[in-house]
Amino acid sequence: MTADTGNRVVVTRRIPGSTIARLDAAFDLDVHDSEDPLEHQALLERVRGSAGVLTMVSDRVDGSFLDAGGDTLRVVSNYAVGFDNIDVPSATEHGVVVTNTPDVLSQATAEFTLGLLLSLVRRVAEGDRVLRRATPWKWSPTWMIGQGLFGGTLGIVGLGRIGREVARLAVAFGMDVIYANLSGEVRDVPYRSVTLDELLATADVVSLHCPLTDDTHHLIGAAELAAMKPGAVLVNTSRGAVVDEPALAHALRDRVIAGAALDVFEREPEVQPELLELENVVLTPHLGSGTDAIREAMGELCLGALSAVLVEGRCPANALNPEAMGRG
Ligand code: 8YV
Repeated sequence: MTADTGNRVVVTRRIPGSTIARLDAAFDLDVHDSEDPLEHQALLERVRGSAGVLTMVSDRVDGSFLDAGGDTLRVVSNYAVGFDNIDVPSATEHGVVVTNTPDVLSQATAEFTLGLLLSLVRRVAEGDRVLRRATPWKWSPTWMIGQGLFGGTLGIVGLGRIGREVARLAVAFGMDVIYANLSGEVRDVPYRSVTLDELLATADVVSLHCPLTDDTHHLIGAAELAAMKPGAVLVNTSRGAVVDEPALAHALRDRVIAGAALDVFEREPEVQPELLELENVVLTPHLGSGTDAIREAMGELCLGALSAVLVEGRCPANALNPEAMGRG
């Protein structure tokens, strides 16, 4: 790769691994070296006059961002597979290529999904709380009985890359897998495609792996929770806003469903306060893809995308809007 120090690249947050050093060797780099996101207005100031921006899911890449980037901005590389924070059609109109980080985090997120699920159904987090609170306990045949996964039915909503990995792992746990895919049946998979209604009525575990779009916003609300089996549980490692959180908190409190395991929330970092009071829910702070190796791989994809557009003048394979290439 040839260095092109005329190209200013903004990184909107501190990121781990070797990515920053490698970006620094290739670009005129401007890192917001902080654990905290930039306020939107500060973000706009920062991107003014930049050629590329490495963004986080917490950065809103909308018309105002793209206008601030102006004529110089050519690529936005999102450090995430999800890109609901980005107005891709508007980026295309502005001639800005948008990329994400597909594939590299599918296994990690799937592993985490199974971990979260096991933690819920085998009451791992709850048991940990019992000990930390110094609650008196003794083992007995009736003590903290949970549910197993073996022989149960997993209903996957959104059989994309992560959904398929979750399915593969669930099969290893002896589960039967069904799926509802909003964009239609998936070819060449050994799982049964069903409607969302059938999935909700059948599954012991409903696991969400769809992107957040206008169609999936609050896809799981009071009616859908009521349609689930009373003993069933919900897992969400996709995006918080796919679930109506107040409706979920009510359903958990009233035992409409047996439990929930959530890694994502509609208004992160806020969590619906009622959820914090409930024992039948496991909550984690957006950890799905968080391993050293995966962060490195995500950084590598972002670096590759920025270099492809800004140094090599070609469209990266992970471009979400290849048609934007050369339009700016
Ligand atoms: C990322 C995610 O860790 O990739 C995504 O879409 O939600 C997470 O797994 C996070 O967005 C990092 O930016």
